[in-house]
Amino acid sequence: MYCNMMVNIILMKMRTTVTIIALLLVTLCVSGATKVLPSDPKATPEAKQLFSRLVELQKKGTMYGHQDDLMCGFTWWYQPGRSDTKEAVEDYPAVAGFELGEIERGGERSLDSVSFAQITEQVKLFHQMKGIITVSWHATNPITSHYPGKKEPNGAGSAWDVKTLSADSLNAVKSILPGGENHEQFDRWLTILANYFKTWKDDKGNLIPFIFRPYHEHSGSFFWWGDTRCTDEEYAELWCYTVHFLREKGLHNILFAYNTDKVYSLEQYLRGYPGDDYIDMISIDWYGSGSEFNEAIDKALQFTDQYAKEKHKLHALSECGPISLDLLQLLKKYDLSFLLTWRNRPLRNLPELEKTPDFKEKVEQILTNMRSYNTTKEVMKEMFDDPHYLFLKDIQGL
Ligand code: BMA
Repeated sequence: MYCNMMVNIILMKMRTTVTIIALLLVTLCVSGATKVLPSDPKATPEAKQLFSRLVELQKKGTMYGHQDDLMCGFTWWYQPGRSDTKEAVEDYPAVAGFELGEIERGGERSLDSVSFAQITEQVKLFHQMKGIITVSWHATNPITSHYPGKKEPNGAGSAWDVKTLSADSLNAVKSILPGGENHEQFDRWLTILANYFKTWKDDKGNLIPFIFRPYHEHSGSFFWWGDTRCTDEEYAELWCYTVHFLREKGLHNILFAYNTDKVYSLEQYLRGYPGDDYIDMISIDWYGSGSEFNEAIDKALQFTDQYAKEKHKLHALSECGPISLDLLQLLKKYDLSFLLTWRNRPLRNLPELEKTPDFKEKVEQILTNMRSYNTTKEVMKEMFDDPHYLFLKDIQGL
């Protein structure tokens, strides 16, 4: 009798223990399945935090991003603290874009004449202010930049110098991959890039986490890494090589954004996609306005949004403009981390203009035309007043 009782008690205890273990296992599995992490298995705590912060922010709304916002404006060059966005709506963008084209050449300034040392200053400050940092890289053409006297910003030898290139003849991507004639040079480029990224540290000495979007707009053929300039396999290999290289240099603080220009199907979007282990953000760039544009981008965002959700990736419209009120409404249908408009390039003849008495009116006149590429102050204000669109102050506490 006593033995039976003991056996029953032991059995009951065992059942309870088994149930507890089972419950624990289920909980672990469920939390493991829903815990969304960056693609890098060795991601730093800061990169993991940025990734989960972006996941949360994406549920709340879409952040406004602006290229070079902290580096220059239509009428000024680097004045720390200054921002055209802030002057239009009294807040900074939530996302600040920086461009590193030509860093690979070892100089002090980018193809846009922006100082890399000053970019570092702003990256550190903006990170401290809890803003999001995104980086693009219009790298020089690894073949034609060798030709003597051939280097001009945006022209010969630049990222856009593609006239002579094609996948099956002069192929710049193939030339920098392992076995290619420019491979060693490419390793040097990536080393310079990695060393620069390593200088982006916070007050505690931790590497600042950021989004990196190299080899962008791949569906177009206007950059040396573009669609018809290399094969899909070579493009994917370029990506994998770059990601491995940076990770091996100890940079586990980077979230990588895959990016195309306009696309009309998911299949087209994924041509050259390196794989989910390399990518954290699914993004497209698409400039335009009007009903045809709205319709086309709407279709594209449907499949990019769905793909991002299926793969637990972030999703962004990483370049667009001009922003119309229609577009602002349309974008609300999608979970988009951010939209970004391109830089307010300082007027070329600024020093001369500044000397003329009707400087302000002249500038206003020029800007009216230029803003069609970016966004008018009025639309900026609409976006700012719309709770769906997030600026810096909206995300600082999150
Ligand atoms: C382009 C233009 C260029 C610039 C490049 C990289 O779209 O704004 O003038 O050099 O971006 O920032």
